[in-house]
Amino acid sequence: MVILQGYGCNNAEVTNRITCPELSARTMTAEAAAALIHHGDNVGFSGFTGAGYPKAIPGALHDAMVAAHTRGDAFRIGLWTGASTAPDADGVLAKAHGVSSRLPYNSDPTMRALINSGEVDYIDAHLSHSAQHMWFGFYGRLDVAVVEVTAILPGGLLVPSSSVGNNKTWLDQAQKVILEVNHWQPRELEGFHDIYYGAALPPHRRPIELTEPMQRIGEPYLRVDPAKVVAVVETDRPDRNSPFSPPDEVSAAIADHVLDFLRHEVRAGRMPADLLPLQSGVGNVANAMLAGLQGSEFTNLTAFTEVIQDGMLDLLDSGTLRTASATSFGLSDAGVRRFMDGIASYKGRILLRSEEISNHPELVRRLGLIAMNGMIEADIYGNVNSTHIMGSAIMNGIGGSGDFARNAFLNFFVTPSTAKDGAISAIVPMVSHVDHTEHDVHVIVTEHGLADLRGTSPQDRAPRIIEHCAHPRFREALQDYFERAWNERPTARHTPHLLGEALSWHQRYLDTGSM
Ligand code: 0RQ
Repeated sequence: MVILQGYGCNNAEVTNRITCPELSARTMTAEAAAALIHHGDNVGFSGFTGAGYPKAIPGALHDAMVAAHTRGDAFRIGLWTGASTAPDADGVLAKAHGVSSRLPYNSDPTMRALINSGEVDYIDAHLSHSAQHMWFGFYGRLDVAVVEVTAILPGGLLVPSSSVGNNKTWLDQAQKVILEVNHWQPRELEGFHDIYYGAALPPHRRPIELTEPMQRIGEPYLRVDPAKVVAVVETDRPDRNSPFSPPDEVSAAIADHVLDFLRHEVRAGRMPADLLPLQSGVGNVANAMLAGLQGSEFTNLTAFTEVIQDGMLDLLDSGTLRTASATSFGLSDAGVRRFMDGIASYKGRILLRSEEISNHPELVRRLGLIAMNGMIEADIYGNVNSTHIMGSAIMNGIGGSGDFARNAFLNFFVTPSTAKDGAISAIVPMVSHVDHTEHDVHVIVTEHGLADLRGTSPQDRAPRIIEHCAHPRFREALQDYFERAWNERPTARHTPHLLGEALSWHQRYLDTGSM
């Protein structure tokens, strides 16, 4: 039985969304609430993949920052989130030049430009690490948490919204808390969450007793000490809800290769017929892989993942997927409408958890996940770069890809074989940045095929990756590199490289616009 331990609020109903009189009395405008945030504060926003981020405070903060800068005053904050937010959160704060540091993940283009220009310090962290690194004290003090919720209940209990992310940690650790109650979020979200309060610091950690993807190990509510809540703001604004493109030929081909491989694994007796719990990254290729499962012979599947995209709703609707545990939604407008229309049918089949649990290495390893994530490039020995363009510029961040890939039973890294209209090969002699080392990477997939790297040496991997994954236009040059590297130093053939040439493909692209 779950015992809910709230703090002291009375039980009188105040509005249908805020039934705690003490907190109802702290309702104010976004401008008044934003005035409680000051230059130099570290601010923990809710939000993960465009879902559940604060919708009103960022705009009000933007205006306050612009006004301060116009007066000649400094106004910049450290911005912490669950993962990516949206143009009306990251985007507006970046436009106001109001962010000095950012963690643990960003995909907003305006913020990305400031990170890459050197204006914003970016701490690109494994998402499962972000809460514990905060607890360990690596990030400094959290001054303010700004957390979107669906409702405030008596006892300082909060019905979370469309993502959980790092909210539990931000609410626990912040000196003061601002709550945004979003009337756009369906009130029926109550019961979709499982918030685990058993995490502890070493040496007091205990095993996390989760052995099935949908097992409840926590409570349906976040908790907050009402004494810390300095403002409550009501909003009625939608999540980011980005559209998905229908799978193109390239992503459909990638999805086909992944599916064929899963069939092969089932036939080989390495995988049960209903597979193992699935984790799928974000984006169109990931969505295409889910679309590939739709209509396949696989049924009764489960997901233990970060984000529930439209493709997962399709799978839940068709029964291909039995249940999905995640930390966030990442739906299109149409996906949101579908979810809202059928919300009762998803209850008990979808569970949202804190990202420290959805991405927890202990759980990923125990459940034996199949992890499918995008990448920017891989090298001929299987090292994977998921984050950097030409070695220096960040794209998004490592996100949960490392949490899942390193600990999964089976991982796939997928990409089109070329980028920028064929000017760039996604398979290179040496990656320009490493996020997933050769030791962590199992299967590399492009539209041309798939290289199974499990149980192989570097010399074995290179021909497989070149032959099966590289675009035919780049194969000969890659093979030539590998052979010359092999011949160059007969006493250094474990991972043969020509050091002066290893990154020359990237340099050539920078110099000429083509690899
Ligand atoms: O840039 O938009 O300027 O054209 O990278 O590439 O092909 O649209 O692919 O949207 O699937 O993203 C790895 C970035 C792939 C993503 C990555 C350029 C390309 C384009 C995007 P443009 P695509 P996707 C769960 C797991 C890390 C986090 C993660 C990612 C842009 O999957 O961020 O996995 N992963 N999290 O042109 C130069 C190359 C390139 C390249 C692509 N080789 N060289 N540019 N691009 N390949 C989710 C979370 O953790 C929240």
